[in-house]
Amino acid sequence: MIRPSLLFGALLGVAIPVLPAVADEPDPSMLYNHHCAICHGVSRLGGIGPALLPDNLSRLKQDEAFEVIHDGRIATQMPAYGELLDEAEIAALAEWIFEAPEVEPSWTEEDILASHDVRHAYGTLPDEPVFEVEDLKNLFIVVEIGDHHVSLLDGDKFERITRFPSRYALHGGPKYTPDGRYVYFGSRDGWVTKYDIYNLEVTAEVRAGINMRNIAVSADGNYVLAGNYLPHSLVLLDARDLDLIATIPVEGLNGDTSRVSAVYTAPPRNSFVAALRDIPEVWEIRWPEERADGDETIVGDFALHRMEAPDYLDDFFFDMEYRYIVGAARGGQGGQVFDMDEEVKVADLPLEGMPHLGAGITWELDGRRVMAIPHIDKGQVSVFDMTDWSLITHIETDGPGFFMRSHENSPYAWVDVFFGPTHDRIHVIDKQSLEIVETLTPEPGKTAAHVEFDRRGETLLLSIWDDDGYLLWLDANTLEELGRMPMKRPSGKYNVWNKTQYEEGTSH
Ligand code: DHE
Repeated sequence: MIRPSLLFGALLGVAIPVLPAVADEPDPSMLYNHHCAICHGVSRLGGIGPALLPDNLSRLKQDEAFEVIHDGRIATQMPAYGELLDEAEIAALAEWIFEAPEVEPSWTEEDILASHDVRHAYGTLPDEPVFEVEDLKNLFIVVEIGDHHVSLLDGDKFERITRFPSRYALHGGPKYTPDGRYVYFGSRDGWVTKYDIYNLEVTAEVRAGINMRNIAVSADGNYVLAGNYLPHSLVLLDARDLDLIATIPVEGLNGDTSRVSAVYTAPPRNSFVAALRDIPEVWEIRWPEERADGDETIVGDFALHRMEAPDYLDDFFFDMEYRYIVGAARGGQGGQVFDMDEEVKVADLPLEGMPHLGAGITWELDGRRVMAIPHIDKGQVSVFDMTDWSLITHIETDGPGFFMRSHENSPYAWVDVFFGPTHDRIHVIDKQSLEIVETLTPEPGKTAAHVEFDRRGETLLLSIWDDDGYLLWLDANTLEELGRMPMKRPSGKYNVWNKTQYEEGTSH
């Protein structure tokens, strides 16, 4: 049975036609146009609500989609359709949104420009913070993916300064300007949001793509680069108000186009580096070293340099000097080290699982620099000597892990057990003996994951990754719990100092 939708029509003041009362089989595309398109877009590209395309929904299971349509989403504008549609109609919709659309959606420069919204032009808000804290460089941004919000915390008192709604499904680390005043967020739906921490305001937004991976901010704070899966493009923005500078189609030397796995900033090289999923190349884009201040003119041409790689390189770890990239070999067996100065592969790494290189960290051990990498399909942390890329050891863990963290001032490295029956555990590794010295289970049955230290490495934050979750803070040396704050599936946490200083124990 199909019934008319009254809810959104009334809500948004839009006239919605009354549909014929009877249909044998639910027609999901008709249901979609009638009930969903007004918020999720006529072509499923998103609007007030997120895009409903298979790739954009990779974080959602079909039965969860049924629940969301039936019950709505708390703290969002998604209403419950359980009263309005019957179960067969909801099931048909929940299945249909996971099917590829007949016409591949497109996102052009005109679409990017049309989406651009500047709420407070650069330079128009006061320069003094509207709140008082001891240390502006010791603030934390915490992303809560349970209800798509972000919290700003005082990293000395562990108090929440504010909590504000984010775009749907933020992914990748938010990126700060070098002075720590502004932070940029990227959503899987392609939105780039600029937030003024001092004024607690979103200042500008733009939608760079339909399915975006992440964003990077140049080390001089002047430019933002977004990497997309759909369309196959890089989008370069002026960091001041997110004005579009250029869209760069990603087409390889062999003529194939490629999804962008991720974009990174390489400060010593004055460049962005892009990891590409479908072509064996690494792209480097140098940003201009000078910009005429207060002027719209960009000096320089953002020269694109293509490096041919011996294999696909699509999950990166950089050395501290940003000369070497460690990438996973396709198929998840083994790794490789690529020298960006010489543009050659210099080593193969015996990585047996599926290494999560983006989560790797580094520290000094007996005068040598080492890197440690968790695996997402194997209970193991692999430790390599970065002077000759030899394997030092594989540390056995209780299960596959996702994130690793440490701090220059901490004797410990932390790795979670993200997958499997013991996902509520988190290991503490002694950085000198390379032994697990403690395994904590802060909340039995709930995933404990993703650690971030305060700027001094004395206290750390840990997520209890659950819709009824917590943020815990612990003494980084005694491992004693110091407090907890309820949060909705807190995921990543980002300390201003650690991020802007490219601290060795955190991801960049
Ligand atoms: Fe992430 C960072 C890739 C799934 C949460 N993730 C990153 C980065 C990459 C990446 C390349 C580094 C970019 C950056 O920080 O700017 N992630 C991938 C994948 O390929 C993968 C496995 C599959 C996918 O669907 O994209 C994946 N990631 C996830 C999740 O399922 C997680 C756990 C939950 C979520 O939000 O989707 C997740 N990824 C994160 C987080 C970071 C991240 C919290 C930032 C970590 C940091 O400390 O900097």
